[in-house]
Amino acid sequence: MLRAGGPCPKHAFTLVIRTMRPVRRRWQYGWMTSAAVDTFPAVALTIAGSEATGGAGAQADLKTFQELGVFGIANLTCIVSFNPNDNWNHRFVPVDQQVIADQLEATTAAYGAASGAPSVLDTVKIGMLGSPATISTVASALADGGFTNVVLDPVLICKGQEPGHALDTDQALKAQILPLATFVTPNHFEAESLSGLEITDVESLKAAAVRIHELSGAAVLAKGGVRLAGPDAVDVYYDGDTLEILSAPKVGEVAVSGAGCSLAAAVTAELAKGATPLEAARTAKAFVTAGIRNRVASGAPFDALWQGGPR
Ligand code: PXL
Repeated sequence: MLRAGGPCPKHAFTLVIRTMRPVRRRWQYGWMTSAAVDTFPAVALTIAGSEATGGAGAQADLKTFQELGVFGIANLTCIVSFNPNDNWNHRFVPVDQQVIADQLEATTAAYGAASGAPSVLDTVKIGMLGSPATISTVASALADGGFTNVVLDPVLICKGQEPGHALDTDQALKAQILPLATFVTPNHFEAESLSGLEITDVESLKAAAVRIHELSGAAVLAKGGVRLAGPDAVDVYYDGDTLEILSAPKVGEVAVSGAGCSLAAAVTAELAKGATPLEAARTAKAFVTAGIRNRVASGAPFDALWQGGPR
């Protein structure tokens, strides 16, 4: 794989050119050798919930993958439908465990290390899992899956979920998925929950990022976002060696739907293309900032990030 370009002045995107090679392709009626030279995009999987209005969840992940030039695959864990008659709380329906396992089996057979696919799937993003049972199913698949990059967006609380159930889910996520992660993207609330520290300013956000790295061994991108006072949305990156503050002027003071999902998905896409974790974090921050600037309004009381924002 050849890497070309560097941060482009407008979007700080990295362009990846894959080494081109002729391949044999299996068409509907048998094998044929392609005379032309084919190229293949990097592939990435999101294991996440569907959010029906398209702002968050697997929909946001797939749009982000596509914008960043990665072939996206989604395996659904649950279906979330906001309830406009109940303060837009989440209505949450889990996908049957066997159906989750079937999706993972199909994806691995098509793109996993033993599949023979020209672009091997070695990068996965974990979004909303939603139940201890789903966490066990996904943890087994991750343990067997040979993934190099496991990006965890540790979605802990689902608005409208029953609190006792949410607590079980949070504990299972910390025990079974966090140790498998290579990159974690907690928001303010999740960073407090994972680190056990109160986060009131950039210094305490740094301390939380360091603590979460110590607990998980993963690179951490802890998001202050609009939760910390000041003119800038500040995130902290820490990987055990490098601590970097990523900062951009705030666009309003209200969180935008899909910002967390899109940030983690952008990290995932960049890692799938071969970026380092720090490069991936920088590109993801620029991608989300542009997406928030160009956010999409609707009849819901919150806007959604526009993945086409950087264009
Ligand atoms: O943004 C967190 C999130 C992730 N995944 C799904 C969601 C949400 C928030 O609404 O619905 C499926």
